[in-house]
Amino acid sequence: MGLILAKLWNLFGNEEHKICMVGLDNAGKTTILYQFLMNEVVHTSPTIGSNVEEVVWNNIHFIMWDLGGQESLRTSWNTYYSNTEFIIMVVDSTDRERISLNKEELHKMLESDELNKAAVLVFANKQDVSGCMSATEISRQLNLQNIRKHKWQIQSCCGLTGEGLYQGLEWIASNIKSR
Ligand code: G3D
Repeated sequence: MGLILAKLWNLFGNEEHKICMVGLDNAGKTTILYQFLMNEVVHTSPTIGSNVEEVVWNNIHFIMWDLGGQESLRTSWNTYYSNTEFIIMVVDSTDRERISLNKEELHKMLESDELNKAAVLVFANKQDVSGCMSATEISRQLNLQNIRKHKWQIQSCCGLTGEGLYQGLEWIASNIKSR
């Protein structure tokens, strides 16, 4: 009975999937979260601690945690990991100085046992800024090819206009189905 109810529940699209959105401060996490929520650009201030919001897209409910990216907050990211199905890492494609810090943070978090089953979507954000790093360059800088235990994808995007964001969610949705 429980199983049938669970299947019906899923049929009606009430499954919830936990996503943790991480990235350094100023990467554009909050902007992206609110694009998903409202399809409009909001004026943001640095995330203090975390924001959590429910995003419903194509009948899939995503519980999105936007984790603050300042140095003092990054040490607490691991307290949010349990039951996370997807990590979205937002990278500021204009920030060449801190790209290696992104790489360190990403590979460090993927060592966590709690994220064993999590797939990773990297948003190469701020692609509207001329001279920014391309998704290919960011992929190389983050050493994504070396990630073997997790499915991963990189998606170019612009948080201000929303371009590319839904392609990212489509990749996530296709991975929910193929699990
Ligand atoms: P965070 O939550 O990761 O700390 P925010 O980042 O969402 O607060 O964004 C930091 C700044 O980057 C904001 O600018 C925001 O408008 C800007 N931003 C976010 N996405 C994009 C993008 O795709 N392109 C450009 N050009 N800017 C973006 P302010 O000026 O408010 O600090």
